Amino acid sequence: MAPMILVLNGPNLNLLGRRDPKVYGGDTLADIEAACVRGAAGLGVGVEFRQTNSEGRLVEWIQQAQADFAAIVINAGAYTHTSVAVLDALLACGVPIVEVHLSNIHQREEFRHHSYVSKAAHGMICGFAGHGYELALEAVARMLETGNADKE
Ligand code: CA2
Repeated sequence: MAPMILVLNGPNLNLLGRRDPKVYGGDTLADIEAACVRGAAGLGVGVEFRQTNSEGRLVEWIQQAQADFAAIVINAGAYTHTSVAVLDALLACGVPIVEVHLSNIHQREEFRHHSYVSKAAHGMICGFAGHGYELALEAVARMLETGNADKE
């Protein structure tokens, strides 16, 4: 069976496509999910795509990931910059992690330059709007295929 990748999205990402297209691109989260599902099929992986505005739910999903998923792709939204709880869950989750952001967080306000998620992630893709999710899935598929997921 194809390895399953859990794609997690944090707060306010459900609003995508309605505002700030210059920063986040014009796609809705449903558009991004559809592109991920299409891309995953070509990469030989499966995708489960989730969004929550709740920090606790995000932590619970990360804690449960190892049972059903080979890797996590995560855009933790604003929790990226604030949440030690999300970081601790990621550090304990036991599966490889790729961080993704729609915008280039390093070109934006100073408070967006620091990411707690990066401390647990193998790598981070930012600045490519919705396409970044497909790039992240490609990176994960390659890591799983080559065993590079075990590098740490
Ligand atoms: O660039 C990213 O993907 C972010 O994770 C998006 C977060 C932001 O807090 C991070 O610094 C960078 C915000 C997502 C909220 O997106 C909205 C989209 C349209 C309207 C309102 C919010």
